[in-house]
Amino acid sequence: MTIVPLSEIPTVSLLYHLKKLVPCTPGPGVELPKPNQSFNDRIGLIRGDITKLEVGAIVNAANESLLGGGGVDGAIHRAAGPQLLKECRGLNGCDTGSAKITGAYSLPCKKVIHAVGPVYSPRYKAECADDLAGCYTTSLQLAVANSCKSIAFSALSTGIYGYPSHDAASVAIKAVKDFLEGKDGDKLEKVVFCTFVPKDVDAYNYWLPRFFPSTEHETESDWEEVEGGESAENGPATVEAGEAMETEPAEKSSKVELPDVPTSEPVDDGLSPKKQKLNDGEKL
Ligand code: AR6
Repeated sequence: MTIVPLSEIPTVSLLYHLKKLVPCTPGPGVELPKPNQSFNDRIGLIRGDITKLEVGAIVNAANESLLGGGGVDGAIHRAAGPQLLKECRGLNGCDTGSAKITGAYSLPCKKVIHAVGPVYSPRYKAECADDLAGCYTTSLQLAVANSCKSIAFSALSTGIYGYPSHDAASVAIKAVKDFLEGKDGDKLEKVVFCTFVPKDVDAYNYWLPRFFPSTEHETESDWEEVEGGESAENGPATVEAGEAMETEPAEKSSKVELPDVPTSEPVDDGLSPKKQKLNDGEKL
């Protein structure tokens, strides 16, 4: 995967338009918030290696020591180079539920925000959700305080720390939406969710349409036609978000036959999404 410029990270608006993200249909028991075009134009979704994203800040899933580890933390430290660890040593660690910011060194982004998500425990579900939301909110505040106009989140806590992907995605998306609705919300031009493994791809495909509904007017029958057709297959390579189409958590899924999960990493074939609200260059 080569470096992905900010402008090539697909937005939720674009994904709806390309039919890569399936809108949620309101019905009995399913109430949707009011669609908001500005939010849909500023929320990004991409599957791939977060170390390749040319954004203002990327958010690392760190631990309280802030001295590196496995998973995305290891990948970020490897790609940034040893200077990152040197700076982290001076930070004196970080509490769970919070985050600290550093330079990005050899990474294509400008800053790295190191967030410490909770180690998931089903016994302490509410506390875990508070801590996870705290990571997202603090990271967004740090991005704004450091003049970053864009930020990309890894799926904090959903790897080694064991947070169930669907629960984590809904907490993450709600925290981001709350921030966008707050006083500093308009200071961020793009907030990206960067997924890596199929379970998180599925979780974001499920929850994003429930927090950020489509402003386009489609009907269920449009979807039935498109699902078997070509347009669902031929999007840009970076538009991996909708590859699984509509999926639901296992316990909620009754009617939908789930598609095969993707088995390969995303590849860059040089195609770019056609319709974007661009945030480029110095605006990172
Ligand atoms: N780009 C984007 N996402 C990635 C990448 C990548 N290169 N690599 C993994 N992921 P994890 P945690 C996804 O385990 O659960 C470390 O040792 C991965 O698929 O990295 O918060 C720290 O030092 C998953 O969806 O973080 C801590 O000790 C997500 O990143 C501990 O792990 C987070 O998985 C933190 O555990």
